[in-house]
Amino acid sequence: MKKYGLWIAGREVYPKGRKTFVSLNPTNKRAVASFCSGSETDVNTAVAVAHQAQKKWAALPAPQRGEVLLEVARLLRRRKQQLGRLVSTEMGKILSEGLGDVQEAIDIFEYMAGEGRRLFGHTTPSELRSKFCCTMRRPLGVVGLITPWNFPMAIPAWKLAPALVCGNAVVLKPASDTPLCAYELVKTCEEAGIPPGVINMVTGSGDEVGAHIIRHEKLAGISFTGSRVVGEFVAANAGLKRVGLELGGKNAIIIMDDADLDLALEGVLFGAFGTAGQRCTAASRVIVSKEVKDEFEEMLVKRAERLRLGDPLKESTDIGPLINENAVKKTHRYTEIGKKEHAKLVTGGYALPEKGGFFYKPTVFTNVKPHMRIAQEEIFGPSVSLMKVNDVREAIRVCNGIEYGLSSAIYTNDIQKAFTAIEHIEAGITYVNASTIGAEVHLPFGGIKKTGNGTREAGILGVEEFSEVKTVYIDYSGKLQKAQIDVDKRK
Ligand code: UN1
Repeated sequence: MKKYGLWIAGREVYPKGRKTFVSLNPTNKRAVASFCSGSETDVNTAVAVAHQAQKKWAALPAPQRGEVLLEVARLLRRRKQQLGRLVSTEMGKILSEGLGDVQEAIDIFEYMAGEGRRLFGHTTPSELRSKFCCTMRRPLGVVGLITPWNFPMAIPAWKLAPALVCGNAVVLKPASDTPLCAYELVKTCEEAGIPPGVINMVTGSGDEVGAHIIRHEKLAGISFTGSRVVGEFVAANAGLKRVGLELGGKNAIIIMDDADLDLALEGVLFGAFGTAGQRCTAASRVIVSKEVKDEFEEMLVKRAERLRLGDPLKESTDIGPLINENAVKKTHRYTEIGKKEHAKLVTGGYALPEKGGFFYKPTVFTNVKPHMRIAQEEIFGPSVSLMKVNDVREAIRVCNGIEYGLSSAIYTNDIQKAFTAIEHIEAGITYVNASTIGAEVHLPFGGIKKTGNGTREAGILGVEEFSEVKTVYIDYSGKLQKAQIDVDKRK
């Protein structure tokens, strides 16, 4: 098994005395690679190195930084097959999704490369004569990126690409379940021409490495995607840094009586069981009109039972394993909770240890009431709750009756219902006649309520998280002009 160190100043380092940890292939529990458990000292070293490198990187004109990003995209594209297989091996999502993960990384680097020639500010008239006003973007400095395992290439890329094009340097702490994916991404960035020291990667535990990054005095920003509990820790401990939080979801698909049920079925299967339900955008609730509830339930159960669990690298597999033992336990805990709450378990509800990996049978609960814990809390596994409603108003009320607000969807052919949903659903993203997953990188991604702190990633807003706005006034009148005070002289 290959042993990997930390990545600091463009080199792999193995500080003395550090423990190691192993990332597992969740399909067969075999070790994929061994990594170094970094310490607070290592974070300090990485931050200091990043500060050195950041100045030179920021001095490079933004279009040139963009060119390097474009080269990252090219290299990733060339390696897509190999990297996609790595994602499936280390994370467990099926190969088509592993390749999609890499594609999302390619897309964001390509998109943010173009930002190098935009990074727009505003110009606006002055209230005084012979005075010019505009805004421009400046880098934050050195930022800490803390990323999850469910999109082990795409999410680090979502953060790296805008951070880099804005002229920041970074200290990245990837999830300990998928460090090799992050390592390969960082290596690819450097091969493409990101200078040594601009990206530093410190692997290790959240308690030690993560917490130190979050509290570090010399970091100007933290971008975190992960659980709500850790997100709250970031909010409480990051101090005055710029903080971007992308936390959980409890996303619903609404199905109205006029919907194309076959289409809705495909959307629910993909939303609830794609990536084995391990997306923050996963559809974990299905809110169905009473007229079609029984019919839809039958359709869903039939198909859910036929989904093939197995090796994510095999073309015939529909669903891979969960990420680890804890994920299986958590999903199963919610199955028990659902039963205790008297929701009706119609299929699934058990782990499959005999398959050798962390597999969990696709699970459907029906007759779920909106207040039940299985309909309120994020499970992050292949478990979906069906609820019956009378009309679109009630559907939206149920959809909104949760603490999260990330993604949402409605299946209907009635334009009034569609627009009512768009207007009233409390979520950062609403899909019409499509599932809750499938965000594209040139649109802003993020949620409201307890999904985060309002940050949007990707798209034109993606650079907000990683840049400061400077306001500039240029007075070419040759005399002292006083805003507000000289107001009467203007006439
Ligand atoms: C996440 O689950 O953390 O729309 C991100 C989607 C993906 C991104 C999901 N493009 O599901």
